[in-house]
Amino acid sequence: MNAKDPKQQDAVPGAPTAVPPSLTEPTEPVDPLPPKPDQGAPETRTPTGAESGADPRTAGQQGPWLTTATGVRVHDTDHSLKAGERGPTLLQDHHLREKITHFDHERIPERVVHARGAGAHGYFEGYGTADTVTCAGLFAKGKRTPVFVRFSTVLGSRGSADTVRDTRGFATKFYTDEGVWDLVGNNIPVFFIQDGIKFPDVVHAAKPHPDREIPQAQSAHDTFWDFVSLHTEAQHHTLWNMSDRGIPRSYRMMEGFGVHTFRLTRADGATSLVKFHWKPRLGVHSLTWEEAQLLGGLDPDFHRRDLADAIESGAFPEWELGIQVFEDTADQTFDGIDLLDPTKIVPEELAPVQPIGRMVLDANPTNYFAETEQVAFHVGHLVPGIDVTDDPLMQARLFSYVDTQLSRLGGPNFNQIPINRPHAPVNDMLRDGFHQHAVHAGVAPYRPNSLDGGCPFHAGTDLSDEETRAFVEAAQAVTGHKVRAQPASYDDHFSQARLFWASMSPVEQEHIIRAYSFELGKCYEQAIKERQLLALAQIDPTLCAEVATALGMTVPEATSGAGEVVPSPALSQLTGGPWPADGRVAGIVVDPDGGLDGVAEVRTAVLEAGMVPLVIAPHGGTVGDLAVQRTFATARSVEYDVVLVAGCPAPAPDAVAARGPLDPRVVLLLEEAFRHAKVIGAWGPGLDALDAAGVPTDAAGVATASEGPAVLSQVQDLMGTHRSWERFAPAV
Ligand code: HDE
Repeated sequence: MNAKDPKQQDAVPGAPTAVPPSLTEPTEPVDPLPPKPDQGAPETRTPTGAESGADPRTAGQQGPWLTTATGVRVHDTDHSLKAGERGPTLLQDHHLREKITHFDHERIPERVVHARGAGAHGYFEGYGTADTVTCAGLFAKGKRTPVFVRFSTVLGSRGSADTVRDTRGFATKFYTDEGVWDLVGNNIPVFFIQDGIKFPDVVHAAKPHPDREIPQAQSAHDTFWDFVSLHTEAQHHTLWNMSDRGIPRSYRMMEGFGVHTFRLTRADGATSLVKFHWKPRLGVHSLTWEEAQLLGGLDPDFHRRDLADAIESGAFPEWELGIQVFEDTADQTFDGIDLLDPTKIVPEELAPVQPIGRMVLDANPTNYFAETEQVAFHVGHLVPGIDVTDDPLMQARLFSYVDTQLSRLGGPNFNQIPINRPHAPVNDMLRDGFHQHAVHAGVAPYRPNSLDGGCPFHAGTDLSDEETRAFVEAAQAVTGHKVRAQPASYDDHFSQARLFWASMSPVEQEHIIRAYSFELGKCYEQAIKERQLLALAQIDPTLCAEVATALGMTVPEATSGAGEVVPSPALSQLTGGPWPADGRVAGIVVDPDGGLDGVAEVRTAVLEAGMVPLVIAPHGGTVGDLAVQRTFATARSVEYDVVLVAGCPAPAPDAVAARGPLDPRVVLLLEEAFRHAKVIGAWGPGLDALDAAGVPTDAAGVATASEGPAVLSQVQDLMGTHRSWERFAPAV
């Protein structure tokens, strides 16, 4: 309790007094008052975060001795306290109970969607080019802002495979000087639904069936196709999923999209509408469907491993952030495209993506749970100069993220978790709650107050004053009747699906046909397949006919009034390039008995090219002076972007599957690499290996020479396009 002011005790009753200054609300901003003498916050010896000046990563790990959670040293953690060596365990064993109890509570609920993810730290650097449309300080020229990115799949549980066909999440937390900005995007620029109220429906349909909880992390099942065939607004997003975008080669090789249209505000209050795009420096590349399926078993952590390995080896993933800018007109459309409809894109040819900064990921998380699992993104985490729009999908998201995090992270204080802490000063009036880590001083967490010196004070609304400005909502006029309805423009569900299909190269179209054939081939209900074929008929007659043929079903008549669409070349992954080979993986097959000519030089050259060389030999250990990273038992073609063959290892004498002079596991490796359109290089006895595996040396993407280094320079050129699709004549 506060002591009484001694001056008040001395006052003469009834005497006229002026209002003491302390009774008026302080208006001059001051820093928070220090704790009152009787409020001295206890000093905690175990540092809990950056504000204590200690590295938060070391909290809980101090000194050499094992201790209990309360810091008491432990001399034996291997035996519980028992009544005699063979007797029952005693309840009084606090160390046993603490150890088991904490373990029992180690798991938290996984994310209801996007449960499977991988994260990385890095920085964003502004180019200064966004200054004409936003006052947000992070885009200033040369300004560096720390970031944490979490990539994810949508459908699978936390332990599911990385390479499934799915949309990928691409969420970025910018720790700006003016608070946290989260850009919570995907690798596909459109969404399944136009109104957030349908989100539980689409997720229920896409998740495993509620009776048997299968299939895991798949869209190839009846409920998913039931939903999307009944909600034709989902056809555009589904088409992207069925394209190679649904099976990225790496998180490092994905585009990212904010999906919704955002509103940017300048210091003078002028606003623009924008769409955000992340463009990977390495280009957009994908797995083949066969690779994706094999990896699901051979290396379910393929994307997570790829990201961590690349960062560890110094091949830092990099993206450029760009914006498409539109005038903020009353109807919020551009060239007839409704900018508030999240199932629509604006082709880049109509509104070019203008680069505004770049992001580099240069550090792996120290602890998966503390960082990647506990990070909490939110579309509503905005900074001055960046605002949301009335897109009804976005509006629902503004509610959902905090709501889900309240249960996922166990209470309202998750922004105090180190990975979520802003790098800007925090002075909220939020108090108490589960897992409260702050020790708030003062007595007046309310406004206005006169007791805590008036702290905290309101910031200013003048966006041009960087020192004092607050986040200010762009003032938009809103009128209308309360209705459960949507604009007529939202009824166009097919024109952009047609645009996407028409923009694909023949090989990409072929992959899409195969993807639909696989997915619908896994459905049991005839009516669902028929309905989806009707939807495909509205997109393209060839697509529909090919899928119907694969399913053995009648081709429905095209019902669309399909107008001509103007293709958008930017939608194809095969445009652009050549792309750098940084961080690509080169498998080098060697034969310990057949000479190792050129292998060491090639290995060094691969490293110098920024790629990762993995030597593959019949056994582990070393071959000559070379360390072996993969044996024929552990190697599979899917791990490599390029296969280099320096030798022709013979089958072991007892090999069951031997069909010729080459080890059958190397035959499989080469057959698969060839089938997956990968670059293959061979020299010396490696040429015999190609011959034995039936790989034609004159095929596209096959580099041969008498010596290794000469092969490598050809290989590097070929890798600029990632795959050699011209190896095969397109089927469509
Ligand atoms: Fe999300 N989404 N979402 N989403 N979303 C979540 O938030 C939601 C949508 C996206 O790595 C959840 O913390 C609704 C579009 C990413 O931690 C949840 C709607 C886009 C991530 C949620 C959408 C996204 C999430 C689950 C429709 C691309 C992973 C856990 C109205 C622009 C973030 C969580 C991470 C996660 C709700 C639609 C991207 C439940 C209601 C569109 C990348 O709050």
